[in-house]
Amino acid sequence: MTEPDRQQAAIDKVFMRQALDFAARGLGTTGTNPCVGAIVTQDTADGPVVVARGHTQPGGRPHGEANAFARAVSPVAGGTLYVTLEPCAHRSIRGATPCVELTLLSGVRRVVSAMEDPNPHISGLSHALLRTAGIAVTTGVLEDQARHAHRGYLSRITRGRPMVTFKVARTADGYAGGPGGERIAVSCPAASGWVHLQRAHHDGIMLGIGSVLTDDPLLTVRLPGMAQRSPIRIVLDSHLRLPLASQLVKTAGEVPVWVIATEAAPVERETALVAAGVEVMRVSADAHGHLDLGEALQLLGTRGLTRVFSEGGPTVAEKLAIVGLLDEVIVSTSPNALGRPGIVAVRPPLAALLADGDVYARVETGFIGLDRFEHFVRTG
Ligand code: AOF
Ligand code: ZN
Repeated sequence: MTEPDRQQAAIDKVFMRQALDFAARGLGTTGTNPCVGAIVTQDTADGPVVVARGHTQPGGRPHGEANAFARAVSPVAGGTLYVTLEPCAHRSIRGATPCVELTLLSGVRRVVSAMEDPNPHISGLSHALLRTAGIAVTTGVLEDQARHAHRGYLSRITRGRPMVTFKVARTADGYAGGPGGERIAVSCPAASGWVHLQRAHHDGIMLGIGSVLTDDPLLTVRLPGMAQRSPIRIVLDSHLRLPLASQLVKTAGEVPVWVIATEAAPVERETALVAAGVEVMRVSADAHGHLDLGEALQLLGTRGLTRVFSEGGPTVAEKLAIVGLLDEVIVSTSPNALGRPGIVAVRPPLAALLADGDVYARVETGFIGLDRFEHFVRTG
């Protein structure tokens, strides 16, 4: 690589990073669509400056590129477009112009794209179209980071199911709850705020019925100005035990509640829950009468979910991990001990998988407020 090429590659990474960061703002709002970031720069005597930026809008349209071009603060012609996913080549059902066409019309001279779109209607087509039109195209810039940013979308497109992240908070002595499973204050305020932000960045929050029965959680986003960002609340409830008096059911009219049960669950329970505004879905049961988790996740994929955040309980997380359906795990550990026996947060089956470098890799550790965070990603 020549020195100018090296410099250009470094500049490309800077703006791709900005496009990825900008797109992260819309995570959890774009439905089945990935939240794509787009930035246009123009070269000046002082180096490149950003003249436009955009990301996929709530509901999935307009797309990131369209949003950036529409909001440009000065002309984009002759500039460079940075985009976190290959531009689309298809017309939307509402007739919106494909992003590749918008890009050609915009007059940008160069396109830097992080990765190909695996959507079978696109997969390399737009990169080729741009090149044929004489645009300089560089691909694969910060590709790993882009795959990470779009991993929910990629999971749904390639595996038919959303990605699933399990988050658990534990005391310094390893407990998630009191002896009977009752809620205890584990996380510091900063860590709790972070968890609420994570909820907002997902399409669904999933919980086992056991946690709902002991905790009666609300599972909404309670951050200033973000109340509208609460995702769908999903309860895995084989036998439809969800109480009508639970906080979830009482608020089902404001924030959707989906319950996944087996075919064997009583119809009267379904009728009562549906009357209360809950949506009930059914999947097959395994040999023990528990719902088939793989089928449940495929169903969520069919219903358009790309990112699911699971907040409990340990049984659901273990079962998901054992059958290879748990993609990421976030463990936060408070500096305070419970000081008596309680409910163990990460039990031996999951602890063993997390400790086994061949199954999960610990990709990140750090502190949020007083609590230590560890982030594990499934590798095998
Ligand atoms: C882009 N920029 O910001 C996004 C793209 O349902 P539609 O018509 O919006 O199309 C969905 C597909 O568009 C989706 O599967 C993916 O291939 C692409 N998403 N493409 O150029 C964007 N979100
Ligand atoms: Zn598009």
